[in-house]
Amino acid sequence: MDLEGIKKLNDWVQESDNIVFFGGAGVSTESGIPDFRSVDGLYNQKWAWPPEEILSRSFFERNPEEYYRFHREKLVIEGVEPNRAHRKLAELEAAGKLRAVVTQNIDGLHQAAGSKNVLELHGSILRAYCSRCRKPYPADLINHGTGVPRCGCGGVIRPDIVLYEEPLDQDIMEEAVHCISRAEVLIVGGTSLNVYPAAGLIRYYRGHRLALVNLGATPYDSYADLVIHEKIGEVFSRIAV
Ligand code: CNA
Repeated sequence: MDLEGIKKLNDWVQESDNIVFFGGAGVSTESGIPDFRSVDGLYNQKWAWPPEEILSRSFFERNPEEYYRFHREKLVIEGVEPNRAHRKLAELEAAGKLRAVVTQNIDGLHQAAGSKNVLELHGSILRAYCSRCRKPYPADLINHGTGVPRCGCGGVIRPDIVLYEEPLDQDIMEEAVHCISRAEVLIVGGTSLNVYPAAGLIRYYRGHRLALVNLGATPYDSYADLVIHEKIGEVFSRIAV
C-alpha cells in the first residue's frame, strides 16, 4: 500500500475546499461492475463484435436487437451498490470540500451514494428516450424488457447514453471544463484516460495538485503531481472528511 502517497493526498484534501473529482469505470469495479480494459474487463470477454462497435451509433441503428442483447447482459448489472470511493466523494461534497464529480460512468452510482453535482459526460443507463420524438421513458423498459423497445411514434427507445460516434453534451462538457479549470485539487481516478474527448479534460486543470489514483498506468502519469497505483476504494477509505 502506498501509504506515503495516500498521506499526501489526504493532506491536500484537508487543506482544500475546492476539490474536483474526475473518474471512470475503475471507480465502480469494486461495486462489481467490470471496466472495459482490465484483464477481466469487457474488452477481454468473448463477444461477436468488440464492445466499442456494439456501443456505437451506427451499430445501434443497424442492429438494435443485438445492441439490446449486449446492453441487458453486460451493461445492466443487478443489485450493485456504491462502494467506499463513491461514498467518500459524497461525504466530501456534503462537507463543502468537493465541488463536482465529473464521470465517464453511466451507472448512476455517484448519485446513489448521495453526490449532488455529478456531471455525467457519457449519460446514464438509468434514463431512456425515444430516438425519434425524444419522449422520455422509464429506464426499466429498456433495461429489463425484451426485444427492441418502441415508442408510440414508431421510433426505437434508446438509453440516454453517449454512444461511440456521438458527440458529448456541450453544456455538460462546458460545466466540466469550468469546474476543472478552477479546481485547486483535481483527483483523477479509475480511468485509463484513453477515451476522448473526456480524457482531454485533464488538460484544463491549471493547479499544482493533480492526483491520479489508478490501478494501471495511464498516458498522464508523468503529467500528474501525485500518482497512486492502488484500488481507489482502498485509497478513499483512508481519506478523512
Ligand atoms: P477503462 O478504459 O475501462 O479504464 C478503467 C481503468 O480503471 C483502468 O486503467 C484500470 O486499471 C482502472 N481500475 C480498475 N479498477 C480499479 C480500482 N478498483 N481502483 C483504481 N483503478 C481501477 O474505463 P474508462 O472509464 O477510462 O473509459 C471510459 C469508458 C468506459 C466510458 O465511456 C464509460 O462509459 C465506460 N464504462 C463505464 C462503466 C460504468 O459506468 N461503471 C463500466 C464500464 C465501462
